[in-house]
Amino acid sequence: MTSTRGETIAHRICSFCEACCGLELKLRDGKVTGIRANTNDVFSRGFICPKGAALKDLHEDPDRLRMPLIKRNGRFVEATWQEAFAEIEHRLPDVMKRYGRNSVATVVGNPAAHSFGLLLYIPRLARALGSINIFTASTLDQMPKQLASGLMYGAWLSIPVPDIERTEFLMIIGGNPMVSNGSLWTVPDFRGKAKALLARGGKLVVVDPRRTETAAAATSHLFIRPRTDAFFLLGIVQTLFAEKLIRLGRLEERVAGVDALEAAIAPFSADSVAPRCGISAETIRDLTRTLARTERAAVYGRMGACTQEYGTLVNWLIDVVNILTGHLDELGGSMFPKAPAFAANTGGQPGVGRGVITGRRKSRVSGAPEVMGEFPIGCLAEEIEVPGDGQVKAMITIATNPVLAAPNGPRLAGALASLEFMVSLDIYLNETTRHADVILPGCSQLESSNYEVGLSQFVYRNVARYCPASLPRPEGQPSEWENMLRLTAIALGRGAEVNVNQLDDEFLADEIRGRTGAADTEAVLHALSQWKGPDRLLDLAIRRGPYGDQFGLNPEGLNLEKVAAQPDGIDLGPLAPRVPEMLRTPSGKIEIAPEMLIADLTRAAADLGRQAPELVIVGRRQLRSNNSWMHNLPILAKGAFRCTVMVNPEDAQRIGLSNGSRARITNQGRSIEVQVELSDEMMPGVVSLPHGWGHDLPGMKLTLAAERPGANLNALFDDALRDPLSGNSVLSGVAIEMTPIA
Ligand SMILES: Nc1nc2c(c(=O)[nH]1)N[C@H]1C(S)=C(S)[C@@H](COP(=O)(O)OP(=O)(O)OC[C@H]3O[C@@H](n4cnc5c(=O)[nH]c(N)nc54)[C@H](O)[C@@H]3O)O[C@H]1N2
Ligand SMILES: Nc1nc2c(c(=O)[nH]1)N[C@H]1C(S)=C(S)[C@@H](COP(=O)(O)OP(=O)(O)OC[C@H]3O[C@@H](n4cnc5c(=O)[nH]c(N)nc54)[C@H](O)[C@@H]3O)O[C@H]1N2
Ligand code: SF4
Ligand SMILES: [Mo]
Repeated sequence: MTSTRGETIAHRICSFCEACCGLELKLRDGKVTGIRANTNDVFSRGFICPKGAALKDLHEDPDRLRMPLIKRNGRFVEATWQEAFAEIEHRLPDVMKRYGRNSVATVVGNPAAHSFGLLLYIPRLARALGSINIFTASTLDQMPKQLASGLMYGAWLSIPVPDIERTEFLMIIGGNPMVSNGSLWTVPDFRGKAKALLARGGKLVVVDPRRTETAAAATSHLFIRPRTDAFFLLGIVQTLFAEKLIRLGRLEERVAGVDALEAAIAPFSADSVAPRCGISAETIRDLTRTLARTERAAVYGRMGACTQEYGTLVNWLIDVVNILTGHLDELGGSMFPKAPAFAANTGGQPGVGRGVITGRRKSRVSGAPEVMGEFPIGCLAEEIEVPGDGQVKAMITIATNPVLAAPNGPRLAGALASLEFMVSLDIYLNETTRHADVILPGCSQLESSNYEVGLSQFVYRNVARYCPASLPRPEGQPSEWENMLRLTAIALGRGAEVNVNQLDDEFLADEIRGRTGAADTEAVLHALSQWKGPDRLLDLAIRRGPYGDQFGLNPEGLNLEKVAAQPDGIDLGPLAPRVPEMLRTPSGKIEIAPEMLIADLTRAAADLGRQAPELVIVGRRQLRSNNSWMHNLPILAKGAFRCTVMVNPEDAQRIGLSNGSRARITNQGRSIEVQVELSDEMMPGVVSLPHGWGHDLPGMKLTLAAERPGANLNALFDDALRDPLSGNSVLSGVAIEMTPIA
C-alpha cells in the first residue's frame, strides 16, 4: 500500500473469476473510491473486465450479510457471533450423535476455490466431521478434466494449458474465453492474446453450437451438435492413426499404451462419426492434418466439453490429440505450468507417484463412485430424501448456491427444506441459504488476503502473486478461516469457545511433524511465526515449493515475505517443458490408454448411431455476471435484460416465436418460462439460456436481483443424468420442447 494525502492505493488480485487480474484500489477513510487495472501487474498487464470494478459494489451492497442470522420460528433474526456458534454447537453434534457421522453433508461451491481461507481449511473440517457425504461444484464443472488428467499424469490438477503466446494454431472446444476470461486456464486478456495470435499469422478455430464472442473473433467456427464432442475427437484420433500422422517426438519413450489406444478407437472413422456431430468427414480430416502438420498447436476444451455424459472421454481425447500430434509439453503447444505453491506435481519424488484412484466408496442411494473424495452433486437430493441408515439429515454449505447451480434445483430446494439442521457460510440470504438454520457471513473480499491456490496451477505464464487484506475487518467480524476452524472444533467436540489460533497451531504442528519429523517442527513453526492462518500455510508451501527458500537451504529462493513485497507480482517466466519430472503415475509414464477410459469407449460405440433430438438447450455465460450471485450489484445489473433464450430464426419460425415474445420450455415435466431473443448465432436445433437466474423465490434478501429475476435453466434438468466416470452432471444438449406463450 502507498499513501498520499489521505488516499491510499492498494493492490489486489481479483478473485471473481479465474483470470486473477491485478487491480489497483483507491481507498479513503476506509472506503473504496476507485478501482482500476494495475497496469504494472506482471501477469495481467493492465487488463480488467467490468466485474473487477464491481468489487466496490459488492463491498457496499446493503444486502450483503454483515451479522450472522439464526432462524427462529421460521424467520431469520440477526444474532451475535457467539449466539450463532452456540446454536450450531447445540444442534449439529446432536444430529451426528443420533444418526451417525454420514448424516452430515458438506457442500462446497465455486467462490471457495477462490478463497484460500476457505479452501485450505476444508480438509480439516471434513476430517473432523468424518462423513463420506461431500459434494462440490466440481461435479457441475471440471471433474471430467481432473479425472482424465489424474489417470494420464497421476495428479488431479496436472492439467496442461495452451501456450497461447507462442502457438500458431489453437482449437477451442466448448469454451468461450472471450467472455469467461478463461477457465482451467488462467489467462487474463484472452482477447488481446488471441488478437496477437492472429496478427502473427496464427489460427484460432472454435467448435461450439453457438457462434460465441470467441467464435466471432476466430479464423473459423464449426457448429457442433451438442454432446457429440467425444465422437468428433475420436474421428480425429482415428484419422491420425489411419493416415499415419502420429508424431510423439520427445515423448516417444514417455507414453504408455499407444497400441491399446489404436485398437480401441478403430471403429470411429471420420465417416462414421460425421453424421452424429454434424461436422463433415472432410472437415474432420482437414483439421486433423492441419493439427498434425502445424509445428506449434494446441487443443483446449472447457465447460461444453465437460457437462456431457462422455465428459471424461472428451477431456481425455483432447489431450490424446495433443500428445499424438507432438504438441503436449512443447513450446506453443499444451504445457504444464509450475506453480510456486500447493501443486501435487511439484511435491514428493519427481517423475513417479501413486497416481489416482476412484470408487473407494459408493454413494448410498445410486451407488455412484467417489471421485477425488466426493460424490456427484446430482446425488445430493436423493441422499436427503431417501430414508435409511446414512441418510443426510444436516448440511454445511460453504459458498455455494446449488438451488440455482445444480440440476433439478426445485427438487433440491424441497430436500433442503426437509433437513433437521443446516449451516451456511455465505455472504447472501439467497435461494439456497434461505433453507439454513444459521448463516455465518464471510467478510468482504476486500477484508481478506488473497492467493490463488488452484488457479496458479493453470497459468499461461508462471507467476508468484499475493495480496494482503485491503481494508480491516469490522469490529467483531471473524475471517472465514476462523469460522471454519470454529466449526471444526464443534465437530471435534472441542466446543465453540475454542481458541482458534491455538487450534490452528495444533493442526499445523501435526502436519509439519508428519512430514518433517519432530526434531525440526519447532524450528519450522518459528520460521513461519510472522504469519497467521492461511497466510502461514502459504508461506510454508512457498518455502517448500519449487522456487522456495527451503527454510534457508536456498537463500535466493522465495518465501511469502518476498512475494508480498512485490505487489505487481514476481514473473517466473514462460511455461517450460516438464515431462517427465511432473508425472506422478506409478509407471512414470503418460498413460495414454487408461483402462477405465478404454472400457468407456464401448459405451460410446454402442451409442454412435443415436438420433439427434429436434431441439436441445445449452448454457451461456455473460460478461456482467458470474454464475448465480452477481445479479444484485448495480454496476453489473444495469442495462438490457440478459436472461433471454437465444433461438435460431428458423427454429423460431417453426415454433411460432418472435423476438421479445415469451415461451415455455419443458423437459420431462419440468418447465420454465422465458423471454425469447432471435439470433443467428445459434446452430439450428439448439437454443441457449444462461444459468444462475431465477431470483423470484420467497424469503431472500436480494433486492435488486429480484426486480428482474429471470428463469432457472437448471430447473429443467434431470439430476440423475451424468457422466458415470466423473459423476459430472449433464447440463448441456438436453432435449426440450418449446411452445409460445400468448
Ligand atoms: N446449467 C448450468 N449450470 C451450471 C453451470 C453451467 O454452465 N450451466 N456452471 C456450473 C459451474 S462451472 C459452477 S462453478 C457452478 C457454481 O456453483 P455454486 O458455487 O454452487 O454457485 P455460485 O452461483 O457460484 O454460488 C456461490 C455462492 O457463494 C456465495 N459467496 C460469494 N462470495 C463468497 C465468499 O467470499 N464467502 C462465502 N462464504 N460465500 C461467498 C454466493 O453468495 C453464492 O451463494 O455452477 C454450475 N452450474
Ligand atoms: N463472465 C463470466 N465469467 C465466468 C463465469 C461467469 O459466469 N461469467 N463463470 C466462471 C466459471 S465458474 C467457469 S467454470 C468458467 C467457464 O468458462 P467457459 O467454459 O469458457 O465458459 P462457457 O460460457 O460456459 O463456455 C461453454 C461453451 O460451450 C458451448 N457448448 C455447450 N454445449 C456444448 C457441446 O456439447 N459441445 C461443445 N463443443 N460446446 C458446447 C457453449 O455454447 C459455450 O459457448 O467461466 C468463469 N468465468
Ligand atoms: S476478468 Fe475476472 S479476474 Fe479479471 S477483473 Fe474480470 S472478474 Fe476479475
Ligand atoms: Mo465453474
